Amino acid sequence: MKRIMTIQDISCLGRCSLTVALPILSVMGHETVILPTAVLSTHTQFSDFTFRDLTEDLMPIASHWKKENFKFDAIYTGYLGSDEQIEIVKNYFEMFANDDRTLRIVDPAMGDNGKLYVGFDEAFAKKMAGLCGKADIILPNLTEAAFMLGLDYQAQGYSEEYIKDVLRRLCDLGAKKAVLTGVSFHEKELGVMAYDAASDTFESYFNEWLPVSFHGTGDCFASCFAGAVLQGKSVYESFKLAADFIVACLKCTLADPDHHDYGVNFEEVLPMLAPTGGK
Ligand code: PXL
Repeated sequence: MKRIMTIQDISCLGRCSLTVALPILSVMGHETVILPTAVLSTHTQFSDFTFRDLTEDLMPIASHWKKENFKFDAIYTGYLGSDEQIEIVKNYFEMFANDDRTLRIVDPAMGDNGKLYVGFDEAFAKKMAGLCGKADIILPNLTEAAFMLGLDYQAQGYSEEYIKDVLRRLCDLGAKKAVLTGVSFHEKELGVMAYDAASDTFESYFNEWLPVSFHGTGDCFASCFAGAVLQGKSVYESFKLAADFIVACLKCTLADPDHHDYGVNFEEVLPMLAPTGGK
């Protein structure tokens, strides 16, 4: 069994960050070690929320784990609340992922639809770019990529060459592979394009474009992707599975007459991710 450490907040209600990462990684068959960076009443897309910062606990936890000599097959990071937390994650990479065994996956979860989430600014995005530079695989959406690279956000109407240029620049930050989500070259399609700097190759996968948007889909995508890579799937197979998982989540959410818009009904789709196929 693989052991993955995931570093992100607990938004108690909101179907994002650790409340989706833990069940997704567990159902995919991995021992999942969580490092909660903060506890919020909800995610920050609500007009109000509580925020208990756990920054001061993070290094003591690292020291304990180091003393116990725990090893990890992957470290996957999501939403981080401050510059200081980004620096602490760099320490975690140094302490627990300074060999070839441990895969570093960074989802720079900090914005969507051309805007950064509440509490973040361009300086934070630049710090996140620094963390991405230390990763094996990064998973930005187009908004996060634009902020990290200092580019104007282009919602649509861009060419394949533009996206390839963005992907090359993302890997120029230092990441070995970049998987860019929310890419669309045709009105009816939405998908993923990825770049592997070592082989200088691009891969892409598209699904039907559903005219809806729910929070938390980026976290579901990243968790499923990380789980699939850890199962030994290729990067392409992993982002294909994650994209199909998100489409299935969106369809289930829309089919639920009582659905909420703060997150997706991923629970109904979890069995599709089990190594046994839910049997
Ligand atoms: O889904 C990303 C996310 C995670 N954690 C918190 C958030 C958000 C998005 O807004 O606010 C606390």
